[in-house]
Amino acid sequence: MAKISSIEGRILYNSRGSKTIEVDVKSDGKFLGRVCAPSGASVGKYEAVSFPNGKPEESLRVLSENAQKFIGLDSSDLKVIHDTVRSLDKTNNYSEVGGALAFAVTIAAMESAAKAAEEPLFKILSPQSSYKFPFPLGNILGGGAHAGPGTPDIQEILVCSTGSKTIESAIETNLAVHRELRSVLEKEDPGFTNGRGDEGGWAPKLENHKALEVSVKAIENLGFTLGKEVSLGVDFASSTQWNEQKEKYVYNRAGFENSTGEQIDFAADIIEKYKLIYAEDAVHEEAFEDMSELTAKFPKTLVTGDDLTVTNKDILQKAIDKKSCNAAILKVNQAGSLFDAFEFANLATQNNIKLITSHRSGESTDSQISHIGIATKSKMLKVGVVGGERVAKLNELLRLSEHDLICGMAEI
Ligand code: 2PG
Ligand code: MG
Repeated sequence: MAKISSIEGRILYNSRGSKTIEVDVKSDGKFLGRVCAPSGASVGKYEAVSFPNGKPEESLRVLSENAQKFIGLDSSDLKVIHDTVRSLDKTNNYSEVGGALAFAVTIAAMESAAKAAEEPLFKILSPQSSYKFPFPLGNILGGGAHAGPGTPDIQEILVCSTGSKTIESAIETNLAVHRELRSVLEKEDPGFTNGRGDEGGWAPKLENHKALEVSVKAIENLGFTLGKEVSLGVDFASSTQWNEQKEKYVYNRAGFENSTGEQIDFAADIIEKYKLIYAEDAVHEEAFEDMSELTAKFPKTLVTGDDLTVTNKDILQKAIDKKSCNAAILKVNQAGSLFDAFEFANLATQNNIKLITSHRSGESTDSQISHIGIATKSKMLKVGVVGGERVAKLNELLRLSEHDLICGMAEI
């Protein structure tokens, strides 16, 4: 059993240039687990607070004042590490220590334990006799909270190479579609600057449907049939459009408003027309009943909760009871600790809710989430297509393809 011998943190920057924290957990004086916390731009109302009063320095202060409490703990005992973080913060949203601290400490401890055991992280997280690769799901065109004026209101158009038999082919195909889309956009708009949003998806001045049409064109130009070898997904991130006072979805950029009924039709039309394999947050984060309508209507699409379920097991239970989704995003930092996220993952799996392990728009170059996606039997891994902080996760999958225990792709 490896014991934690030191724990310390520092302030670093994420891919958006915002301050974040990194935590080093060392076991037996030499096995280093190092994790830098990500952060979101389209943040769910009920997700863990990243930092107390928005200040990473506060999280660091709490860590250094309490470091002694972690010394001597078994670094592979996730529950004990989680309980120790919890002893510092009894709030339900980690507002006193920060979800980023809970995230970094718990994952870094497990990474340190994996190194001590000379095993890959995914195996330490969940010992199984064999594993599958989740399908990479990547942002090819972005708007909403991830890109500026003129871009689509919907946040993300995603690609997934569902026909690929290997992880190498799945990654390569996503990259090819992203590349081809650039050519399509340059033809469409000679003034296109090749600008990209926070997650590496192109950020052209196009309205929602046009953005989807050019994405289809890129797929077809490469000789693929939409919905067959290669499919599209959309993160509507609809809470961004939802205006509580008006009780309407306000599409500022395209210039229209949707009532709740119209929003369901708007989303359903997009799911049908573009044969979406994946539809995330098609209605706002508290519209559980409206999500149920879409889930019932589209059993073959992953009708997914992100802001809806915020990696919170109590909220997921509500979504299960109301049949609001058939898939859910797993973002560890929405939950706080890795232990919390695994509780969520277990509940999802027991209830046949498919998991999609996901990055945040403000990321680090770490790649532990690739292991978390494999360990939780996620069907997809939503980590982008290009950009150093996105490719880091994909490259880790490629390294892991050398591992005998991982055989083939997940069944969606
Ligand atoms: C989302 C994410 C990641 P953010 O909404 O799904 O794509 O964005 O991290 O900004 O919440
Ligand atoms: Mg989302």
